[in-house]
Amino acid sequence: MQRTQVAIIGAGPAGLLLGALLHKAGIANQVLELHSSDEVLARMRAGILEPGTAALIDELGLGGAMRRDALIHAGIAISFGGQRHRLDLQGLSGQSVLVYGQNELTRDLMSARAAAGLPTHFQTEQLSLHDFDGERPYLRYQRLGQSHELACDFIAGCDGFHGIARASVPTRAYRCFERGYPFGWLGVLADATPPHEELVYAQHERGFALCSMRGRSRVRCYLQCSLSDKVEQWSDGRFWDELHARLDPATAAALRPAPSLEKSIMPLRSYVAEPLRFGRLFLAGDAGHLVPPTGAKGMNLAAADARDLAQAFIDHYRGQGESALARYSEQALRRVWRAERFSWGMTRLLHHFPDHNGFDQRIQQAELEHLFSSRAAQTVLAEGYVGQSLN
Ligand code: RFL
Ligand code: PHB
Repeated sequence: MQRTQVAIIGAGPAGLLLGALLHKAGIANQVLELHSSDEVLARMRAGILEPGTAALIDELGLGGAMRRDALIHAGIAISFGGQRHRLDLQGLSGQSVLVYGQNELTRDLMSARAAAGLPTHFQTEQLSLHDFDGERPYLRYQRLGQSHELACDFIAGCDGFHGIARASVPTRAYRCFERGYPFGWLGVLADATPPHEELVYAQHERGFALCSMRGRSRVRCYLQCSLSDKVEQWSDGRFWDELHARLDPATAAALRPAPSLEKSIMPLRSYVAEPLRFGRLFLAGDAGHLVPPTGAKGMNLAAADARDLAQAFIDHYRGQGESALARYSEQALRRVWRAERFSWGMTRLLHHFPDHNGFDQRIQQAELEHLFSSRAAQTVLAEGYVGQSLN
């Protein structure tokens, strides 16, 4: 049987960052990932890094490509009532965000891991977790037709919402807090010039829309869609027409349709599992919680979990015993709930809720108008968006 100190399940941002932080502190770890590295890197995911997340990457000495290629955004735009309004993140909070794809960040972390010769096992199948409620946990898995066992001190479940780590815990051992939303997001990636230099979040009676980007010549745009919609129902033409209809005229005029490179639909969900620790198993990132993407918080939460969990392991191995490990779940959950509240609030502010009546719609309108007539309200939103008030 092989042995390591921390066995990490999942090579997403949470798992790879945790691995990098532990390695820097001299703690041995192995990462086990269900998919191939190409499959992980091909997934379309997040695009916004909070400054705190970027600082963590810098601390690891891995910020080279990020600092070279990321776009610095000092503000975001919110479009409603036919006009684009600017939220001056830098002026209101003193901080900006970075536009840098999760794929790029994951690639940087994977290359650094490979260059340091750290073990990452891709395409691990039939992974199972054993004895994490005792002193000697271990993992069992298949890889390239061979069976393997990996003994460890701790298991970090960084395997996303549909992973095996949380699913291995008896349901009576934790509580879930959950909210579904009566709509999804349809996302399109295309080679086109972004219609505006900053992200445009649009509230419209036809539904929410978002124009984001990956660099200066590629757009990532989203439309609120029905949960029953299928990608095949959305031709490129229909997508761009609908996006035009939901944007303010200035943004719409600057948006040129282009063939889609990727198109996918995802449901929106808020979810928290409590606690995030079960004996020698710890959950981090989407494995323990989900937020709707409206606030751009998911990847940043995964990074903050990795930071806190790494610190708990470091304190433990430096002889500080149980207390550091015991703190992780409570500390992470406090932060997670702040991000849940923020993401839920942004979602409620900007989407069209099919079950809302005229009263609810007028309140939403009043809330948006209040936001752009109150610097205090803008400051609250800006501090949340850059992650300042959520840590
Ligand atoms: P991930 O990235 O899902 O990685 C988990 C990894 O675990 C692997 N895995 C397994 N490995 C071994 N054995 C098993 N049995 C396994 N089961 C699963 C998976 O293959 C995978 O590689 O979770 P992690 O690391 O917690 O990271 C979370 C983020 O990926 C997620 O929160 C964000 O992408 C959310 N999100 C956004 N977050 C932001 O901070 N800013 C954004 O702008 C933003 N936009 C988004 C988003 C998520 C989106 N989707 C598609 C859900 C936009 C979208 C469209
Ligand atoms: C993205 O670029 O994919 C993105 C940006 C901001 C969000 C969600 C997604 O709130």
